[in-house]
Amino acid sequence: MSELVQLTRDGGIAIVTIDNPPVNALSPGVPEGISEAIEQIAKDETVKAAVVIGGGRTFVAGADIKEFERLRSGARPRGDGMLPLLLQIEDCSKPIVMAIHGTALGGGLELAMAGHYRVATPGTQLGQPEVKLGIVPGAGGTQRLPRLAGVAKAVEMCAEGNPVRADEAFKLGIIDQIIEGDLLAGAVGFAREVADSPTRKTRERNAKLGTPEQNSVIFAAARDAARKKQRGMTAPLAAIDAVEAATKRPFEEGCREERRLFAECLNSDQSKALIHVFFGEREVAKIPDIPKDVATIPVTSAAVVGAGTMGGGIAMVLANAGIPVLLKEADQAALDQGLAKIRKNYATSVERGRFTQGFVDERLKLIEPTLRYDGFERADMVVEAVFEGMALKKEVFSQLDRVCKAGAILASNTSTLNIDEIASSTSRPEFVIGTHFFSPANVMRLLEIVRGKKTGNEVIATTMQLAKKLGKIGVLVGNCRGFVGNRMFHPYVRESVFLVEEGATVEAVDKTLYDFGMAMGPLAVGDLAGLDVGWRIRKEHRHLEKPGVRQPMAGDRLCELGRYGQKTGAGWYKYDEKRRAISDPEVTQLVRKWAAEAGIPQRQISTDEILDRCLFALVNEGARILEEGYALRAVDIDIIYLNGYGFPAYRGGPMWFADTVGSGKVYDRVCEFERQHGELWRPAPLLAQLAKQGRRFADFRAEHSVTA
Ligand code: 3H9
Repeated sequence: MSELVQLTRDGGIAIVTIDNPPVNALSPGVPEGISEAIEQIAKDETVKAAVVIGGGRTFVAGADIKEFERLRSGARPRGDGMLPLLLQIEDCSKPIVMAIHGTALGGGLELAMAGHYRVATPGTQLGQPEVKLGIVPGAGGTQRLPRLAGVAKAVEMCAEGNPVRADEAFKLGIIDQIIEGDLLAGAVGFAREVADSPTRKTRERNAKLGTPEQNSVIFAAARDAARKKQRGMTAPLAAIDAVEAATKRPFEEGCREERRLFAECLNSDQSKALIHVFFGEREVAKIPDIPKDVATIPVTSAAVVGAGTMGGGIAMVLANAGIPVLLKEADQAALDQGLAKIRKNYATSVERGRFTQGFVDERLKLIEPTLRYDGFERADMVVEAVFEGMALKKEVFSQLDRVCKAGAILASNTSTLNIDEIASSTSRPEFVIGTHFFSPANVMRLLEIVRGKKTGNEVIATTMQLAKKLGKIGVLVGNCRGFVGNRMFHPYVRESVFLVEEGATVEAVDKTLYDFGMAMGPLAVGDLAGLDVGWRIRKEHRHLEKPGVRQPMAGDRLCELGRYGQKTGAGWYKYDEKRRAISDPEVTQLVRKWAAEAGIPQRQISTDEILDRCLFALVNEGARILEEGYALRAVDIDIIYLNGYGFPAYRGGPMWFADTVGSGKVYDRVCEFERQHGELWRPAPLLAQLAKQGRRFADFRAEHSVTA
């Protein structure tokens, strides 16, 4: 038998243990091992029933995702694949009890559903998350799940990909018993009880498959929801088709249809991109020059300076993770305002069912408002979130240097400022780091972690680890202007404004990028964030602009008219009292007038040009960042854009998207734009190099790290 699967005995009960750490994925050898064990169990007359269990921290977390690349290249699954194994289990004449803990996901749940019974520990999660990888279940999940859980729940689980917990799974009929205490002992006991019962095959349990009338309503609603909530994604619709097949066709035919849809999805660009994202989210946690076992600093208490929108949100994030936090403001009115905002945000979370009132009350108790630095000496980590100005930040850091204990991490939530200069105001730059949260901090998943020249390895490792604890995805970046995300966003927005100045409408630019999959168009984002923010920065840095190089002007002109965006009721759009955007013909007229004054010729602009100008501006800057070493890998940039800037996950991020288009094509287009628009479009040397060599960003590693 394969080393990955062990067969042991407890009296008349056989125990099959799947042992493929870390998550017992169904890698080559595992299905074969289970099959062999079932064969022996079937033959052995002394065995009355069997238990299948996962060794280590979990049951089976699904197919081995690394294997998908091989399948895409046309290779047959090693062994016979999963479907015959699941039939073999279901057809076994002795009851097979699946004993589940941790997670039973994807192929793991499919395996479990082929058993005759399922028992699970209370914290177990069960789900068909395949759509999150751009595929559909491929081993009968869409056919067996509706037979156990009913059509409505099965379609929701397969199309949305979210797991259910054991208690819900029990109510739904996916599992038969919850085992408190030792799982194996409980499962063996359960197996003894059912040993003499006739086996029941999930594939033959048709009672929950509903009527055509009921089902048509369910499928129509599911398709509607998928088009809205998973806009642009193909797998959720395919998953719904597959579950629908379960309700209309015999089991075997349903499985064939599922298999067809699985293969179609697996070969799509979307699944390639989403699998890149799956591994990317894990890869960004790996920092090549920091050993895995570097000591970290325990963070059991924290402090935040500044109770504005960002500071308040950061305090909530820390409290949500159970970390007590001091929240300091300069005056009582600002502190009260900050706390009121925190309470309001929590109340909204309770209203939306995200948190219970009890949870919120506990979290609020962890946030201690203060006007002084008293108590800061206890904090293991302080996050500064005051107004974005160097002088003020330096003043705060020199104060923190005086009051904080040795070994405390001093983090700045700056989004643009030089972290080394901030660190220079302390006597301990090795403990200073940038933590760039995204607004609203309690919602957005991204945390850009900025490594200063002197930031210590343990400080970086602790902050990366803390990001995970806070439910964030931490990405380490170097200390350059705007860091990675905002540095790239700048040329992206610049091009969107140029396009409007050259004759495109505001709506056309935004719609093109929205249809591409962005959460919002760039101009609508400007209105949301406030056009005045960039305007003020540009005014401050005007002296740095190179004479003769075109600068976007229409956004600034709107600001001069008091149109700052949503907060003033008008920006690129007008806004009603519910902040809904309304097209404003006045903006078009104004921009046409300003363009005429500036001598910018007007023309028809295609959606292709809008897309290429905006997206390749992003990519070209990303390439520079990569070659300069401010991001460790292209995937780090991708993860930043997916989690902080609304880039569609099914396109894999800007650099992955560029690889999908091809570096040669991107380079040619950038050169064309350079000929038309001048030096702002000078191709990044790395882009030129990859294009010449026919290589991908995904394979590039910077020679020097982000500390460069
Ligand atoms: C499927 O099943 C299709 C079917 O319908 C059958 C078709 C025939 N494969 O996340 P972690 C690695 S599709 C390969 O840090 P956690 C992961 O990369 C699959 N590798 O741990 C990481 O490696 P490294 C459906 C996998 O405790 C390490 O394991 N299933 C797989 O935070 C630890 O992972 C899913 O989509 C895999 N399936 O979370 C579930 N899973 O250390 C995907 C993990 O080198 N997995 N790895 O970076 C998860 O959601 C989480 O890993 C899980 C544990 C919740 C299980």
